[in-house]
Amino acid sequence: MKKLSIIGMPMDLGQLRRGVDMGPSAIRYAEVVDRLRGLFEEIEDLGDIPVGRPEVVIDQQSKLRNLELITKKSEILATEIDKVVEKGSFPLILGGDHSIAIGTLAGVSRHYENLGVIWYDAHGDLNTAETSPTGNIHGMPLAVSLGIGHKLLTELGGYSPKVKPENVVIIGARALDDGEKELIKETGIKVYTMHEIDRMGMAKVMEETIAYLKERTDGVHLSLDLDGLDPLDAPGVGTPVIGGITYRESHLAMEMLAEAEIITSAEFVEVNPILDEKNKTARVAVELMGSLFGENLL
Ligand code: Z70
Ligand code: MN
Ligand code: MN
Ligand code: MN
Repeated sequence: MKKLSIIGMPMDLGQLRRGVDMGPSAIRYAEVVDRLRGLFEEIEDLGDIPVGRPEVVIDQQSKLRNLELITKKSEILATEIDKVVEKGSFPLILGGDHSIAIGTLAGVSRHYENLGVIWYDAHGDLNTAETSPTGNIHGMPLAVSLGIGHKLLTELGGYSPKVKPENVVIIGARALDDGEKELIKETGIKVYTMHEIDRMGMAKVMEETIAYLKERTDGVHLSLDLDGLDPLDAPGVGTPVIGGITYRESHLAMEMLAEAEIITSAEFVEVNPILDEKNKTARVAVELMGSLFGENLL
């Protein structure tokens, strides 16, 4: 693609830790535009969607914490992304916690009949208010996008679902809640847990993923949660889970996606510079973007 549009979504309302709202700044500090400059004819940085988060709005009790605010802000994000796709530019969204994917997919998926999604994450993000152990909406965006969850979220953008379960591939899962496992069984979502990655190797996992999505989708969104990586390589995340995907496996995965030319939109989420080591996680995110957009292709 010729044109890239970067949008920051500094939203931290989907979970309890502050700091992930600074993800877009951290990623820009890691020189994302410089890194990607040679890979596109044109790059525009549209800046951040204004989110704001006064201390008082934190809703500690609800089973759907900050539901109304997340809905409102996600609508704005969806509208902006819709415009980007409309003009033929590649949308790259910088999070923000993973709840931003609700808005991202609402903006992107109306442009495809069969949008594929690669969910690169330690978690399934397949909870509902009923199954969630935390009430944190960042643990729900994939379920929401499948049309499962609170109507305010599932109907965002005026249509539901955004994605069909057979068009979803989860990669890197190692912290699935019971309700999420059940939903996976019910819906038949394709999942490569760390077990499969260890057993088959990342190359085979990506070969299968690419072949699977190529034959059934007309566009693929990459939703990359930095906690999919091992905390040794990406320590600046709110919910680190040991035993994750390595730095090298992740680059391989991104390079194979670049080669396959299937990705039509992407978001990099859960970068929390407060929890990071000298902005390492943001730098890793930017490096992975380089690989995703083909900097290592000859
Ligand atoms: C847990 C929950 C989660 C991201 C953590 C954790 C969810 N399953 N999602 N980090 N991105 O609260 O639902
Ligand atoms: Mn449109
Ligand atoms: Mn996630
Ligand atoms: Mn996660």
